[in-house]
Amino acid sequence: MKINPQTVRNSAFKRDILGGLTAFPKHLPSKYIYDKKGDKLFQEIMAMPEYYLTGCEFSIISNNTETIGELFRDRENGLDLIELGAGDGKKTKLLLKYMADNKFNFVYKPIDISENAIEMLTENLAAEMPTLSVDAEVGEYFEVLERLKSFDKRKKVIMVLGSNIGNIRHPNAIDFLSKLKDALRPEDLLFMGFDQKKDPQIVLDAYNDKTGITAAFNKNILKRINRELDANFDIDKFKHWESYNPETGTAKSFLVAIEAMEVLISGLDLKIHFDQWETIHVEISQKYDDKTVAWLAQESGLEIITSLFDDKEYYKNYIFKK
Ligand code: AVJ
Repeated sequence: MKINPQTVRNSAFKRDILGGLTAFPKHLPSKYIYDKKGDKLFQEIMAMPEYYLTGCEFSIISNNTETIGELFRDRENGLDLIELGAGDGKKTKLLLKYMADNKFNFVYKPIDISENAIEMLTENLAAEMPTLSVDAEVGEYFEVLERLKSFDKRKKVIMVLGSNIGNIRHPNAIDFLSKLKDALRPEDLLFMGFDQKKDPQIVLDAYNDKTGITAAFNKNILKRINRELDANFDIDKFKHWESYNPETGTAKSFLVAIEAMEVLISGLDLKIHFDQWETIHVEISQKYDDKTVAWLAQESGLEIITSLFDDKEYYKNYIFKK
């Protein structure tokens, strides 16, 4: 029997929503924010002045394109450049252009959970860099990790930008990094972005913009449940709330019920009660420092080759090897 991947994804979605909303305290996985509307809102987030992450990483890559590119280069056999969570590829294009202009022999393999993001990226690259070899894929990090081992004919470089690793807690990050390490051979590299600890107000503002874009982004998960699981969440009865703990470096976002209510999720045959001020934890965005990244690397069997950062040291990109 052939299993339709869409069906598998739907049932994982159902299972995760059911599990999260019947747990105490309630939580939902932030990966489900990213449907078509969620992707669009995230594009808007990246363009907000408060959301410094994108600009910092862009400046790091544009100021160090040659250094990074030359670390990636393999003159003999070329390389496979695999990007997990590729998104719109805006920062990656700096490297792709350098590599193309300098006659690198390489294939770019962007992977993203959002079908829509992958479609847009593929079309954009075909138009902007028609000679580039692109082999795009829709999938989740852990799902694609297994398949990475099939890229074993030549050097591979795995990239995870945007501090995407910050969406998982340290134990899962160690698990993720260990699996990446298992997929690496001694000549391979891992290039990863980690948002850094800084003035707590700056972190808080990045996830709590006054225009309400981040609020709409987080609430999009409820809209998606309404649409895909035939539910009746009243979006206006939830308030976006951001917290940042400067000690642990963990930014957390919540949706808070402003009054008691019942929500019917027909697609799950489920009725959920909310007390007034009950929360749904939606996302964590972990902030790091050198010590924490060194610890994560050590726990995962990775070695840090070097790190690159912006003027204010708000953000760092680390290059790891096995
Ligand atoms: C794309 C997951 C890294 O956590 O900073 C932005 C997502 N959430 N604003 C982050 C996000 C709210 C973002 N990541």
